[in-house]
Amino acid sequence: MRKLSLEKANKLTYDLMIQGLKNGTYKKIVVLTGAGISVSAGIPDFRSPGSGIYANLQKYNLKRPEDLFTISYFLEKPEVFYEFAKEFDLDSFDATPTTHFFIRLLQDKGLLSMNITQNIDNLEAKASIQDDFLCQAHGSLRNAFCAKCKKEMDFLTFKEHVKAGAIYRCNAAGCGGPVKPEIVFFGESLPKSFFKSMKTVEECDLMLVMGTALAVSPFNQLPFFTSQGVHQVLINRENTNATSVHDFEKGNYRLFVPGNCDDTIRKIVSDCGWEEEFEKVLPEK
Ligand code: CNA
Repeated sequence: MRKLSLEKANKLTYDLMIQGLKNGTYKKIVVLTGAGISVSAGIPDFRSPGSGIYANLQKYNLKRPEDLFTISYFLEKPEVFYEFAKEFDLDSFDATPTTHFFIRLLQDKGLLSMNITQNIDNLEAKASIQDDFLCQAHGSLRNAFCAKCKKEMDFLTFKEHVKAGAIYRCNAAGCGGPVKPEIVFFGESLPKSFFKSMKTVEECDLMLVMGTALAVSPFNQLPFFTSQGVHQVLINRENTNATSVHDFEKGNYRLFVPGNCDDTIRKIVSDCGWEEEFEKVLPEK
């Protein structure tokens, strides 16, 4: 009985997290993000039933939705990804005025150690999150490479080809491989910056996980690399235990805050009394 009540007393609660944010207990915050934080910007995620990208790929006749982003499939049938990319211009979206700018606020307050994101939409840059505080673990839509020989190719030419519905092919002698953006497909390695960012995970004093099913490895291993007992908070529509080994309702140092991340972040900002500072970092209306 005694052990139980002690465990209860030590359990991370929402109020404890707010206290830690307000009184400066947390000084090295690592924020892990996924497609869910960009949903309110208008970009669908992968796995949300009905609205996610995986639920809307019928016309491509794929065996598995993941094929669209799998390197072996791309090398064989690049036209499928090109067709998808033509309908999906990520340049036109803005950072969300709540969740992306909250990460920016943490940066400006000197509390952000690193935002490690699975997103490839570059909305972090649109919220002025600096490169020093950002690790795009699954790459980004900034550069283009040959999927076969890895030669760097011109990104704008890649985009023009996508727009015209034509495959851009590598111009290295004897290659001719299809060119793809520098986003990590299933079957490809993660960038070196991901492995470098592990140090910030090991040293962090709070891990905020937002808008991700934590279903993709090795990204979903990151919560295992914090120091013992470091507070971890999942802000997501669903707990991630259904799709991964993480259950944020279990364990003394883990907390699951269900719901849309923008709503939760708005509440956190208000409960911390940070509204005025937050207003200052938001883009002008
Ligand atoms: P996912 O597997 O689609 O999971 C998204 C998670 O977010 C789910 O658990 C949802 O319940 C949750 N969610 C959705 N909307 C919200 C919301 N408004 N508030 C809170 N939670 C929400 O996506 P992951 O990021 O976990 O998977 C990793 C993939 C997705 C990476 O390889 C990405 O490159 C890829 N992806 C990125 C983008 C993007 O860059 N915006 C878009 C779609 C997919």
